[in-house]
Amino acid sequence: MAKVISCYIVDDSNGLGRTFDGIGGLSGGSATSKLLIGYPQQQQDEVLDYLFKPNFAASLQILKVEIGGDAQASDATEASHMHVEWEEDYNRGYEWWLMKEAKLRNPNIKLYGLPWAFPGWLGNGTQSPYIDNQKLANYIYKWIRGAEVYHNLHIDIIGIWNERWCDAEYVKVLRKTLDQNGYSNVKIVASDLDFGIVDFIKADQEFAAVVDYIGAHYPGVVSPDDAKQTGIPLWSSEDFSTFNDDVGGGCWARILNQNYVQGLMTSTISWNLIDSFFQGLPWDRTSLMTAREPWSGNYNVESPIWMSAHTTQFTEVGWSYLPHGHGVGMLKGGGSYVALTNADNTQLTVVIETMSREHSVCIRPFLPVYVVVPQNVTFQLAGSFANVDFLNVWQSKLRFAANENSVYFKFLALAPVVNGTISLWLDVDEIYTLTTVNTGNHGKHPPPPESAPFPLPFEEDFENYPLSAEPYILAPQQGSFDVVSVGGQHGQVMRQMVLQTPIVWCQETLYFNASLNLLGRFNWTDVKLTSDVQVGAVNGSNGVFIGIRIDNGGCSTYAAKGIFFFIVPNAQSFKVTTDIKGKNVLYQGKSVSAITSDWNTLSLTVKGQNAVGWCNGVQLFNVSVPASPANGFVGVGTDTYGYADFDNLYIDGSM
Ligand code: 147
Repeated sequence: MAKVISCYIVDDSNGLGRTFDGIGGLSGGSATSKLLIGYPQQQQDEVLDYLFKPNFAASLQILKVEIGGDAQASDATEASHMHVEWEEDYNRGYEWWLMKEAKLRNPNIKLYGLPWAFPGWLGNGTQSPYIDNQKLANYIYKWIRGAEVYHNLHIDIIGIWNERWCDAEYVKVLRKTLDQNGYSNVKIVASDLDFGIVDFIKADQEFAAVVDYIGAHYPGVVSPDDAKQTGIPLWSSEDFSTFNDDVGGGCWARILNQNYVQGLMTSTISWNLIDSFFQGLPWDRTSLMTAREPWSGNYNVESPIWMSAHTTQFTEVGWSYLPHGHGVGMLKGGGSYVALTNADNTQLTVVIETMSREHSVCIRPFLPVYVVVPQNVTFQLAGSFANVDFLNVWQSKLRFAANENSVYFKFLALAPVVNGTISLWLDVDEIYTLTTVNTGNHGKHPPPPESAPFPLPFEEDFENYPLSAEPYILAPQQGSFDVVSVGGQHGQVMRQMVLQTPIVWCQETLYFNASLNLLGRFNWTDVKLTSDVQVGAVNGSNGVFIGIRIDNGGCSTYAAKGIFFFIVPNAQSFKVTTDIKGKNVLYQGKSVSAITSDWNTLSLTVKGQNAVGWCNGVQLFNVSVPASPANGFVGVGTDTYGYADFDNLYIDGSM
């Protein structure tokens, strides 16, 4: 293969390119960082350092979070701050906590909130949140104010409705509502779907005036000309979603550069920030790193963390890219480079990537064929950078042969710039940063504890949670579950809070107006599960269930199979079914005196092809069950929306 030798000018004499808005990660859309809050303190702090601490690892510049809508949107539901219209609560879920931890490490990190779904009352019986634009604007404004009042968090950026219809009239009402309430500095992103929004921006000046950033998802590094011509900054406001091995790292490195080189996008945000959800749920490890064992403290820092560092450790939000052809462009031998500088043009950072197509494919969209070859590159520094003497050189090298190890974010040298030029030999699948910034650091914590399976027996009585918390170790697939106090011998319990169908993000979930909260290991086969259960006296669910070998979560929770033991306390009836919808009945009973209208203790043992169930110590059934599904999570839930309480969960695997 012929060697390619090329020279590239880095020069600010003709002005600058667009303002750099930062690299970020997304918690939510949905529940992707669910298990992190339950980690042991030491490992939790370490993981948060890898994500957010400046000059340590990923050093993220933006944290985007879901504004919980009580509905499923990928990996579990996230709690709304207003389950019902007549209440507000800012202690639910874990996004407040995560934002505070991020700010603690980096006070300059930008916070961005976006809803995927909404509690049903906002739709007034419909699936549209735009029935009453003022009501919706108030709901979002309350979330922003709640962040400030209860958590001392300033929200910088707000979105509309993830990947769904963006109503221009609503966006105008939102802007006005925020302005009137002292939040004129909160910026608006539209539409968190694609560049189709540009047509609406072009057609409506008032709308154009209230859109601060045009956010497209998975743009495949390109944006249309008319988007660029609006002059409104363009963002890839959700991107990546690729398995976090080294190909995932290659994807992330390539799009971080090329989203600007080709698409003029000045921010890229990873879906998602961290895989902190049970293995077996959808979207396994499509995350910057992995931490899903709160019981062991084990976690994995993956290659996308170090790919981020190449940009984030040597730039700040508010820096500028250099113009195309003067520090930004594609390399002749394949790959790309971007140069950025600070406000007074005294610092220079150049990020270069040579990711091959094979080793940088992202989940979507289709990546056109291209070729990268080893190449020699020379950068000629001019303008404000003509007198730069030395550049710090940082390298990552992704290797894919079985006997080779990748190199992640390694300091190579303080290299001299001779006569304003610096030359590098670039191999394929490498990333380099050349920078005047001296603070780069490959941060390192001691190795985490070994990976271990979910420990049994498991007991949870919810007494040690703060009120309103969502229990850390359960992942609600439908419905939303808060810790509440009922007093008496039950003290604190876990209550299902959703009373009506939410405005959903996963359309499929409309087939299943009921709740499920799961936990454990997807490969569990023979298990005993016990829970105290009670339906609410007012606005209660019809019935409750406990289940074993639950084989589905995420948007397809409605299709879950397993062994489910339902009771309807007020009818003193029960059934055991092989589906979460309760249609495929193996056995049932009516007018069972063991079932009370108050608290009941349900137990279900599934072993081999046999299931036995008890209520308050009385055996109600002993039936054969199908061989499939042979394994799955355990869970509790309700057969309709409505209040129901759960207490004293107990799981035993020694049967
Ligand atoms: C995105 C969602 O916004 C995320 O919550 C998460 O589900 C993510 C998983 O990759 O996907 O939604 C998309 C779903 C489909 C496409 C794009 C985004 N698509 O087919 O282009």
